[in-house]
Amino acid sequence: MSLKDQLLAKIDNRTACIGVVGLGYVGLPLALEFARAGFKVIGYDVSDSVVKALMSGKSHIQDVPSAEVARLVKARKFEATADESRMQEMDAISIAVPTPLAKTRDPDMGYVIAAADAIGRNCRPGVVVILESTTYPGTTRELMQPKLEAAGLKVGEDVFLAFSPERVDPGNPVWNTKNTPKIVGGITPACTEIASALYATCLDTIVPVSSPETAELVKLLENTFRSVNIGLVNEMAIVCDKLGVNIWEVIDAAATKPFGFMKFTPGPGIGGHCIPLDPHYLAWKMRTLNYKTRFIDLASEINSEMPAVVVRKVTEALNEERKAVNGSRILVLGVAYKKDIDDMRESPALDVIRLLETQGAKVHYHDPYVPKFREDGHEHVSVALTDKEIKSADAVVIVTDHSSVDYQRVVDLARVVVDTRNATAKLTKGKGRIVSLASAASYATA
Ligand code: SAJ
Repeated sequence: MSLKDQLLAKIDNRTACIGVVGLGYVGLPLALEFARAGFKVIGYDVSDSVVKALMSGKSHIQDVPSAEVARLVKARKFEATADESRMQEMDAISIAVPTPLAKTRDPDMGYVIAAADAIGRNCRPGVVVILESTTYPGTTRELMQPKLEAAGLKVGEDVFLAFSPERVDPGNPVWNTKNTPKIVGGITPACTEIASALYATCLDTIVPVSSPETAELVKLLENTFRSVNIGLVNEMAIVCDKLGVNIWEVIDAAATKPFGFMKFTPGPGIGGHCIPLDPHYLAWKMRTLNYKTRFIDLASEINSEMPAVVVRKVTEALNEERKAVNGSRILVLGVAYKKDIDDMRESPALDVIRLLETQGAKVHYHDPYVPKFREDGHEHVSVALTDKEIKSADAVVIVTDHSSVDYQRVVDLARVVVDTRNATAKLTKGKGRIVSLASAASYATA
């Protein structure tokens, strides 16, 4: 029986040992899906503290209950390790490690290279390796394949290699690892077949594509699509500001079109670990081919400009009160990168706060999901949203519109509210003024 058929048989009868490298918001849910499908799963992570916590039945990932980790550890279906030699037991290895951008906006492939090297040191014939980390097109073929073949393993015959983009949206109550369609693109048809068979054991829908480059580009198209469309509505907000039209009313009315339109909303900029970063992987790759990806760069330029647009609105609002930003007391409401989560990564609130403080404002923040954070070497602590805190602010700026905040109370008590998320649209007029991201008075959405 060929190595391919042996591996397919082990996948089919669940005797394959599944490895997941990187136990974060992508790797841990995936590892547990395989364990629930009946496989023995070994999760590898370089962090001893992550490994220790998981082995004691504690989850560090918001969408993964600790009870589930404890159950699968106890059932000996899942174990976590920081010992790379355990990779020698694995018949399948999914890699879900970070792919951040360096300060120069160039890809930082350090984690992927470290994982690939560890696998190269411990891999044996008959194994399938799947890269899930978002990366530039060509990574699987140009970086991963040589690492495996340097170990004397022929991809497509001795080992099998594919790319399958992660599509995890942390906190999403509807879409999760199991029910989100899974794209799979292998170096060879056998690679695609094996990787597809593996994921089909635990995920609802598998979408095979013809190459890893196709799969790599699917992910980049998905997230570049968002970045560009967010950039478009952010520019439309600037346009509406200059025309004195309410951008939110324009978008809500456009969204009544039952076809050919998809609603995006303007805001203070874009945050998170995906949308601000992923498109730059494609831009970087195209630069190496002497092509400038204009949409990606333009969207990034406009989205990155939004914190300054917000600070300009604050400056104008204070100016109306004959106040300078310098010396004013500003209360920022919501600092997480989007509503109802606690993640601060790349949050535009950090830029808004930094710009205001640079102009001499005394900035406090309140965020029910973020009790404190460190930035620029010092610690910021969330203040209680007391009447006094709201009243004493020269301006309150809604940067992230968490659902749990009582915006009517804010509007009732604040002197000035700068609303960058249309969180005040349905409220009755309060004591102070409301300044929308696009100058016209806010309008009550239907
Ligand atoms: N944002 C806007 N206007 C919008 C949408 C988003 O300003 O219309 C801002 C958000 O406030 C945030 C940033 O953009 O700061 C990113 O928001 P996001 O909704 O794209 O959320 P993310 O970063 O959590 O993106 C993830 C992505 N999932 C994966 O990469 C697997 C993305 O593909 C999902 O479409 C997105 O979640 C989602 O739909 O929630």
